[in-house]
Amino acid sequence: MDLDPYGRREFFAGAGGLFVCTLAGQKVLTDRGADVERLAADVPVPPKVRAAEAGGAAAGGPAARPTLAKAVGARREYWIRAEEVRWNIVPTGRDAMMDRKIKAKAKFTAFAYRPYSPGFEQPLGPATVPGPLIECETGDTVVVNFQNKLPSPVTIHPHGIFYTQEMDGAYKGRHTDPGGFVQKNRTFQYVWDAREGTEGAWLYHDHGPLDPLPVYKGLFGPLIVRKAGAPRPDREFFLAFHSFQPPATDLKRAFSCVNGRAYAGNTPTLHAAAGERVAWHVYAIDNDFHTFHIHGHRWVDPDGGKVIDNQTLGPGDSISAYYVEDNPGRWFYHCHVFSHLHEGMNGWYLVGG
Ligand SMILES: [Cu+2]
Repeated sequence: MDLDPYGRREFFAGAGGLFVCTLAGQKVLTDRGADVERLAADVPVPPKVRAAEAGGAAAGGPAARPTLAKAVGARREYWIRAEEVRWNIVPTGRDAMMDRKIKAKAKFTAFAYRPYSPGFEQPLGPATVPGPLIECETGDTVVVNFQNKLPSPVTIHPHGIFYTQEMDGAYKGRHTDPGGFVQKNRTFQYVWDAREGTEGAWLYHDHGPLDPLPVYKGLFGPLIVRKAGAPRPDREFFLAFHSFQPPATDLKRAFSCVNGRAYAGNTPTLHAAAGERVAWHVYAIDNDFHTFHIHGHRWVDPDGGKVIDNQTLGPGDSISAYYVEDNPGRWFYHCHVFSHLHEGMNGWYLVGG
């Protein structure tokens, strides 16, 4: 049990523009961005990480890989690099919901998971918040070759899918495995097992020694385990509900975001047509609860059969909503926590006839 009153997982609490932010066991009181390099310099390299490096098995590699049950499905291999990216939270400079200008500065240096071709030869797209979709079917083995180019150790910690403790991607103090402390310029290979019973829409995120600062700077992404052979929906949306806070961005104000952007016209504008089978996969990844609401639509809770149109998500939760589209029009989807809604956590959903 962690007796540190401020605890490693303790969080940003805002008051009058001043933020308390506890990172790497240190309490930071700040009205500006946290210094990642300084914080990282104060974290000792855990013994197992040091031993793996000394043994030549630079974090990861076959020697560090556990034996998993033989997969019956495919091997899904990804190459993902953590890197910095100059990021604009409100690229249009406008809030299309209220039809107004957003005057506050909204650009900062984010942390992003970026997909690469095998061997990290070339990027498969720009670095974005959130990171790339990791997808597989039950029976598959997911292999993620992860390389870190950020100034602090970071990791990839998945939800939902099966993994052994070596593949947890979590910092555990002196008990940390190499996958829980991937230092700058090092690579680690995560192997996860999409066994029966792990199907669902999940998320992945950094869980390294500076947790949660790198998450708050953009290190998270969606993961889906599909039931093998199940039909795909016609439209499928993956949305992260989260926020960018001043200690992580060095900006003057907080933004409530969907997929790294704030306000309709900047957040994803989503499209569907009447008669299509639509799936929304939504996860929450900050310190608040959120509620997922779509105007003009409702869906049946897969667990209880209850009809819902507004679903609560706590931190780290993920939910899915499925329906057949039956209502053409210009709609909003948004978080129904009003302070989040009006701080940017909303977007357009456009349905054709
Ligand atoms: Cu919210």
